[in-house]
Amino acid sequence: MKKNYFIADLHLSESRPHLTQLFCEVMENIAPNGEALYILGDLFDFWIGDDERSALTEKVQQQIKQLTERGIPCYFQHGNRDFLIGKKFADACGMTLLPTYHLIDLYGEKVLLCHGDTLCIDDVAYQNYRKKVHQKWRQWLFLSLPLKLRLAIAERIRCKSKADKQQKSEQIMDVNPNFVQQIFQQFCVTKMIHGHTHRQNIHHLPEHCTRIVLGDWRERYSVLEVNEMGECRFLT
Ligand code: LP5
Ligand code: MN
Repeated sequence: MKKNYFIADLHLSESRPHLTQLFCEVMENIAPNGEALYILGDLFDFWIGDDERSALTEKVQQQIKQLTERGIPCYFQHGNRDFLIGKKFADACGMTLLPTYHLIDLYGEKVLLCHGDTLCIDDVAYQNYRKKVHQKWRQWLFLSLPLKLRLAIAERIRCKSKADKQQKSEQIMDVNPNFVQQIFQQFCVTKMIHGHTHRQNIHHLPEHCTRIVLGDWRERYSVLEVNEMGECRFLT
């Protein structure tokens, strides 16, 4: 049976090697059974430029390249932690970068893909921050700084984000249901798949809409499989 795989929010980092292990397991034993792999953001815990190389980035690159060289395409959407992944790294992996919102034809059904952070419009502090760090001139400036300085800035942002999150309610950090409905209408779809909130679920909504939320990776991986019959299941 033909199938596609979807993952997000792995948050791979040198400090959590078991996640890299799980990633290798999925790339070697699950992804090759599919027709395509979609990574919907936050593959890495943070990304400060394609020029920062490490054993981790080499491993991930090698795993994705191995898949794409077998003729299985890999698509990547930026998350809020790795939005600076650029064409250089994508090309080295043989993966295709997708825009913030992307429509796919999934066995005859139009499905909208996104990381999910843009759906959390009640988190005003985050949305203001997002607008700023997505400005091309800021990114260009940031990427022209020495690696050490970029790392220090990323650490500052991570710290501030961690502190801010403690003051935010769960509801504020979730998607805004009215905005989600608006997005369904705007893209003329009834199904979307996203990550970011880490609240793995399949929500059956009014107007026959379905919102599938990918799970994050902790002690186990979380992979969504959609087969050619349109059936969805989480592999964990
Ligand atoms: O990822 P998660 O779920 O933990 O939290 C997100 C939001 N936080 C973020 C920040 C990332 O976690 C860390 C990003 C690493 C940066 C990499 C490179 C930076 C490049 C800059 C290029 C110009 O996305 C969090 C949401 C949460 O999701 C739920 O949706 O709430 O948002 C915040 O917490 C944002 C804060 O509210 C506002 C942060 C302002 C930061 C200002 C930094 C000042 C220091 C600058 C030093 C020069
Ligand atoms: Mn995220």
